[in-house]
Amino acid sequence: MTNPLFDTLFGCHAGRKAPFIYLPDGREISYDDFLLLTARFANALTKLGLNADDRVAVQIEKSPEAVAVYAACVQAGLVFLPLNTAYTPDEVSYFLENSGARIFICDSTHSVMLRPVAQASSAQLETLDADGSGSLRDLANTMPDNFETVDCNGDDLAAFLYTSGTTGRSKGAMLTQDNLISNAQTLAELWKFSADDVLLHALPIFHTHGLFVAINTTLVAGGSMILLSKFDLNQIIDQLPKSTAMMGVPTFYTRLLDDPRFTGELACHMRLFTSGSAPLLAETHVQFEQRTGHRILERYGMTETNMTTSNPYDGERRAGTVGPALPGVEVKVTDAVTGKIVSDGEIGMLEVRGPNVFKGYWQMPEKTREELREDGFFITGDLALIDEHGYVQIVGRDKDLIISGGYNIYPKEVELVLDEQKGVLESAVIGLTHPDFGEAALGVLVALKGSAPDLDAIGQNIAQSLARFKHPRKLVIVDALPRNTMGKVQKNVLRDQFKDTFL
Ligand code: MLC
Ligand code: AMP
Repeated sequence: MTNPLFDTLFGCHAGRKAPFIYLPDGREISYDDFLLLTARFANALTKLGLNADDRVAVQIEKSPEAVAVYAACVQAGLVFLPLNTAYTPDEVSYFLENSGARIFICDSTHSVMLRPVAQASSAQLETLDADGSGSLRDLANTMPDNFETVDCNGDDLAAFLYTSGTTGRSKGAMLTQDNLISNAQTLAELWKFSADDVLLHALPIFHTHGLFVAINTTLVAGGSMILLSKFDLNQIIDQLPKSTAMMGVPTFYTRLLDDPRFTGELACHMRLFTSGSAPLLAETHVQFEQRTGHRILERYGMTETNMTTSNPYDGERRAGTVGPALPGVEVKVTDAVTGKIVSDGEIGMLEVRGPNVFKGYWQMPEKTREELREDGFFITGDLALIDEHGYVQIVGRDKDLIISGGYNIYPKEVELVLDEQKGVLESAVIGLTHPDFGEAALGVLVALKGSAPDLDAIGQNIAQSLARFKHPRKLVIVDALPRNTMGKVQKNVLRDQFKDTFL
């Protein structure tokens, strides 16, 4: 027996002295050292009483040790459950309870606040800080640096990634070892990643993009990464000359283009820039090419499906499209009502099938049935068309979702919190064009009769329940929400009315 994901990503590098992680302060971590640390963490997690399939929830800053905890979970057959570091204790509480995580690892600066949250859901709390220290590290330091890799099947769960739902309740997307292996191998081959690559890694590692697309692809190729704690323009400008590839959300590219230090010369030795998680404006694509000579390679994916389509490495990278389906992945565009395939070039619902598609939502069989068809096609909620060359164009969303700087904001979740606020009768949250984040949220409130809601107080209050990135950038009050004859709020009317708010 083996552990296919561990063997494919990590085990194959045992003993390699080549660098895996570079840090901006000049430190280097070899594959060999990384794997010894991984084994110590795997031993520590096992020592804490965890068994195969137990969930390990982490809300920790990006660091080599955080990556090693991910690797340790894979080695020990545990299910890795990363959480956005911006989530509030209220939000974390839901994830711990819903997932039944046995252990919760957080930054020690938040441990006082989060300990009761962990206790309430019977998760043991351990700490791991950005500098790699903490209670989990202390325990790991007492452990051997070899670990007998736990046997797994490709169909076993490797990770839970929570994705918000249109009802306001987050769903745990269950990703198997095979989901991750197939996507990493396909992307590494398609994007020509090799052991010579140095990926400039500035994405967060609690989402598919930074965790799986960036790290797994690098690992499959045996390349290295410059691990930045976050996207910081000065650091990017400093590190670009040492890199060969960068993966980003569109905000990375618009911010780079706004900086005169970002020149063609700075990017001249780069091999690849990719973009995803949100639509890249054709205008950004064109400006980027004019400035650097590089055509950004745009791809498309989702938490539930990993990556689904990609513009080609060698062929035409077409602005405004996300390219054809990845090898081994099927896409089709269907009529949202009948489920039948629409004619070529017509807009409909994008559906995806392949080894990349997740297993279902944790303990939500009905939600799973609604979105994952029996024949294996996953209904993405994205509206798309496929042109005669097989290139997919994402033209909109059937789901009520705002994507702000690559983070998803589900209006319903925010509306539920706004509706609770003093003096508020009801609310609607809409996404509007924003020059930096692509889209940003506007909260439209209707006051209770005779009340005058205090917008500043509301802004502060919602911080209790919602991560900062979900907060509406602005709140406005209207007399009434526009509704159609069925009583449904017409968000398109509101979007039109407030379209220039952030411009
Ligand atoms: C930060 N803020 C955001 C925000 N990011 N608000 C809305 N949307 C965002 N994306 C808040 C901060 O808390 C801060 O609040 C204020 O906005 C300004 O912060 P900033 O310093 O300008 O932001 P920064 O830290 O630089 O972050 C911006 C960013 C970051 C774009 C670099 O959001 C980011 O790394 N995004 C990537 C997200 C990602 O990886 N998505 C992949 C999902 S996977 P205040 O209090 O100061 O006002 C997926 C599948 C797929 O979608 O296909 O890939
Ligand atoms: P998430 O649930 O965080 O994984 O976000 C997935 C969503 O991001 C998809 O359903 C799309 O709406 C969006 N998305 C990802 N990549 C792209 C892209 N290249 N262009 C447009 N939308 C994208």
